Amino acid sequence: MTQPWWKKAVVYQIYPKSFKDTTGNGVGDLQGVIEKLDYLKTLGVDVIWLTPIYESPQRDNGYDISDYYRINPEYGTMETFERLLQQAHAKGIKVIMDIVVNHTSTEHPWFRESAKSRENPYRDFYIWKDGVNGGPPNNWKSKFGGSAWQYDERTGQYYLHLFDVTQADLNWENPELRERIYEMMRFWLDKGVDGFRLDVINLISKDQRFPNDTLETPMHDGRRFYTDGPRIHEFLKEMNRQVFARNPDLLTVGEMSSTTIENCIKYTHPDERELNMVFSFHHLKVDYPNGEKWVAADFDFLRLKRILSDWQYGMQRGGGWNALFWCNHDQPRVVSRFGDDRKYHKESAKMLATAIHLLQGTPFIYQGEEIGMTNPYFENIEDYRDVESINAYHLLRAQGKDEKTVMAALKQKSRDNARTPMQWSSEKNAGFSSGTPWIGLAPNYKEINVEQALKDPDSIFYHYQKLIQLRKQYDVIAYGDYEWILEDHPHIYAYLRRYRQETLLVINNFYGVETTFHLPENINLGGRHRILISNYPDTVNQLHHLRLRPYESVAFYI
Ligand code: TEU
Repeated sequence: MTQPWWKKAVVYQIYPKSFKDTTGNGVGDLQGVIEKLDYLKTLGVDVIWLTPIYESPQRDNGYDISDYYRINPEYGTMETFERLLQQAHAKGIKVIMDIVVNHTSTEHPWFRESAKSRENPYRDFYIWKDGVNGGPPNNWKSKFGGSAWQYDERTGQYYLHLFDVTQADLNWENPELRERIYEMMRFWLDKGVDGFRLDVINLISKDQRFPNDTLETPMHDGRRFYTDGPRIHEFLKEMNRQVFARNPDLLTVGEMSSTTIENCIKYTHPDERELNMVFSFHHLKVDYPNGEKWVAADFDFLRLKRILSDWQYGMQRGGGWNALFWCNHDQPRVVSRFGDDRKYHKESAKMLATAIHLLQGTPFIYQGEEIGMTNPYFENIEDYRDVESINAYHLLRAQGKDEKTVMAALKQKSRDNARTPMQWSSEKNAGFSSGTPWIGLAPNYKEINVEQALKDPDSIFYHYQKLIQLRKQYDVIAYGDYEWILEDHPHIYAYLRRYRQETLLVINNFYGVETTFHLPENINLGGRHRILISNYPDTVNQLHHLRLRPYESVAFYI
């Protein structure tokens, strides 16, 4: 069986707004990405994913698109984009686009038309409904707070917005809308892009009864009526036929909100012809007590291991494929979250990298993760830019929570934790911009930056570089089966990977304390073994009993 190329690939996510500013306006741009291609080449990534670069009022930093065919002028022009694509390709780096088709900005011409009258030809491109008893059509909640419905006086109906009020949900029941979306995606393929990351793609099919959610759980916000909805697999198969089938080498990754393993197997099983791989988020909710995001809380390590393992086994058995990640532009920095960003910054950042990269799946690195960027710990609400965080702040304050408690939650959970400028050097604004950055920097950029990382042979950067190289060299990393060991160990996450004659034993201490590893009696690892990668210079090549130091991590090859 020939394996698809993307099983040996590593993807690097770029949030252009915060990557590199070349004009001095404080906002990153595409020319900045071009200038850093050599850096990415040194890291060794195969693919870059650009978060939305289209024309947009930027209420949600580009996830509110007003024109799918134009580049946001702050980022450059179509000509800049074409140059970026051509130069990336010349260096052997593929480029994938972020496709946001669950909703558009309310400034998109389709929506403007649609809002004009009930008879407008674009009316049915969106989801308009009559109110019920003087209120919204149902009790669904927006993921950014408040009702998911907005009343529009002009035509006396409500439109659905699962996210911000300026992000109106598209009506995927309408075949003409679907055709317009596929046409737009083919436009980007014709430009030469190498694939797509599909934003909240499992939310596009809504239960057409639009029922009230009467469940008595914290999740009774309506999500069960549109998550992995009734026609989702049909729509993805159609998209595959209409768009992806043109090029068998594309990389397609779906962002799956609140999904299930069963659905994700279907989304990614090659025979189903939907997508290549999926992001799921259950492992990143282990610090949400009772499902609640906006509270400062420790993470539940045993649950983290359990969820990662469930997804490893589930996808492996079902023939699906995971996208592996700790970080993206919606998540706090992993070294601040599951590591120790002060005392064991280097050790814990490297341990976390090893733990995720050696699982089965395709790893994604989010900009700055490879140098161990941390949360910025913003002190004031004025420091925040993210619409979700600002909404949450006002809602929580209105509910009577005190300022200190709310700010502690934002410090830990806000999406802005990941959106501070990329730390290139110890110079002004971390070398990100000569002007005033659109969002503040993490104060530690003088110590944590790319320039520093490239000079230090022991840096987090070179650890990531090595993990990427190992994936190319060892089939077991890309293709091996997964087997979980030491399920109940309170500090260690350990697993085996097996492929033909090769075995990998990966041991990670998730805590800043010493702890002991014992290989379970029933596991027989005969043969010669050596250390593939570790995060201490003198880890012992001994895989039956091992005393692990704080955050120590090692992978043995047998
Ligand atoms: O995110 C979808 C999503 O549900 C989240 O991860 C969301 O940010 C989180 O639940 C909030 O707590 C995608 C994009 O990645 C995100 O940046 C956009 O804001 C969102 O879709 C809407 O397009």
